[in-house]
Amino acid sequence: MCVVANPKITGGPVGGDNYRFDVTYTAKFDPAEINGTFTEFIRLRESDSGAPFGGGDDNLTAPNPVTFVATASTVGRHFGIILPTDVADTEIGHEEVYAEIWLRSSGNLDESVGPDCKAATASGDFNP
Ligand SMILES: [Ca+2]
Ligand SMILES: [Ca+2]
Repeated sequence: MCVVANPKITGGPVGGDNYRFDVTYTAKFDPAEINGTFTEFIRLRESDSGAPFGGGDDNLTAPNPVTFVATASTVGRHFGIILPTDVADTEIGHEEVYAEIWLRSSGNLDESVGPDCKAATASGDFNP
């Protein structure tokens, strides 16, 4: 089974009215998975754990997934996301943005089965 290893998120302002997030990780594959096609889903969320009024974390965006081929046992992946600053700015003060990453094999056609592997980054400290 694949592994989403070492997921990280960085980011900063771009172009005045936009904010860029960069999600990186290492995808690790079993020998039987090499040369297989995987669909990569990324979702950005803003953590509200510990916030005064609680509630669930905000979904910032879930861009269209992309596909890639597992060309080796480890594949470095990068996914860049640009959001309008007012979308990234969800609350007073800094945002605690994290990314969720799912990988699904093209051979995984059973809709009742989840992703082949997944992980989330730690929350970064951003100030859109
Ligand atoms: Ca928050
Ligand atoms: Ca803010």
